[in-house]
Amino acid sequence: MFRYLTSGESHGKCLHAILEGIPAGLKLSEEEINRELARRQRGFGRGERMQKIEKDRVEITSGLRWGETIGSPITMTIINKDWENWKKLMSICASDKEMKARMVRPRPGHADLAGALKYGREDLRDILERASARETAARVAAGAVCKRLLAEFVIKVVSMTEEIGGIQAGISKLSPEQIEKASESSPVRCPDKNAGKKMVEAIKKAEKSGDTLGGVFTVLVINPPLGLGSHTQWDLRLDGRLAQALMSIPAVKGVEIGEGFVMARKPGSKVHDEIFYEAGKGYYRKTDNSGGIEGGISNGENIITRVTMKPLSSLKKPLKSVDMITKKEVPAEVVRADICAVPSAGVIGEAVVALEIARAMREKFGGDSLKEMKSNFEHYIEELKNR
Ligand code: EPS
Repeated sequence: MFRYLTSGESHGKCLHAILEGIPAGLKLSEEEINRELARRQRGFGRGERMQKIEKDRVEITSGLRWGETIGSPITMTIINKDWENWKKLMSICASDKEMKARMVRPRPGHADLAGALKYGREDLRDILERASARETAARVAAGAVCKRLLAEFVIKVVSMTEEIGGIQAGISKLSPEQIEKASESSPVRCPDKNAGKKMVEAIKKAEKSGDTLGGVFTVLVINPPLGLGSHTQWDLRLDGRLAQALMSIPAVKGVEIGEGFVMARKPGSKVHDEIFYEAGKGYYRKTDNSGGIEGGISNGENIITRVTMKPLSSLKKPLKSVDMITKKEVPAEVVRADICAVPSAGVIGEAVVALEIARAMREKFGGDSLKEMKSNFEHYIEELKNR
């Protein structure tokens, strides 16, 4: 069974991910995971913590031996360097309890209020520590393992920033390979250089005025096989699973597959991807409006997802809130935070998509060892060519 869990608070000692269901025999190193962690940390618009304090590195403590997975759960730990500054405030000991520092002015847009009321907590920190996007470092570590697995099947997951603060990139003519290359060299992970410069300026302006910015990013799966996911049950549909995974990234408010919302405004004749056949190549499409998924099943075209992220809810110039002790109107809590995290969110998007594609690949091709999984895969691909 393929499954994963993460744990850890933003300013606690460390984050963990446990990933189960990766076949034995996959070559893996901490360095490969660290590269993905570093990509998540970069991006113009991140705050002091990402730039000056953390340098995320993973320690693998199970599931790997002599550079290869052995089929058992893979445990990954990432130390929070900032923990050193929070030892007392985030201590697990009752004797360290300090009510003077507690937070009681919930930030509009954050999990603060709903979480504190739901869990019956008196300090908003009990909620915000886990609601923090810091948790996504653990998901990126788990996703990095899945990216390694997918690479064995020549499947790649890439992302780019499409929009920040209303500034849109012009990218319609780029191939997925060009998108990947251009995004990696941009400070905001935007392949359109001009738009990227304007995005950087917009972030600087937002910082000056004590505000935050959201945006849109795209995650692409390049070269997925036909047949991932299933129409037979609601929770097996690949598009549903991808949407859930992407929507679970903090601050994400919308997900679309392929042309998504634009499709609603067009007739069927202008939307659906016509079917063609070529001997040796099999069935194929000339368009990919459906984003590589039909009826909850991948159709062999690239999978395209677009994700909208709201502006972050920690504002230097706070909005109105209520003091949870006095019940009087007050400005919301002001805490150290990022101005814009859209570039990082793209990397997180890659990770959660890689996790879902890996899950679907494990369901379809099974096998306890990578060798067995590959053999099942190759046999299926061969069979498809003769259909
Ligand atoms: C975050 C607030 C900031 C971000 C953090 C997410 O942290 P701090 O409050 O410690 O300055 O830097 O993101 C990360 C630490 C990370 O690893 O992405 C929040 O409130 O969600």
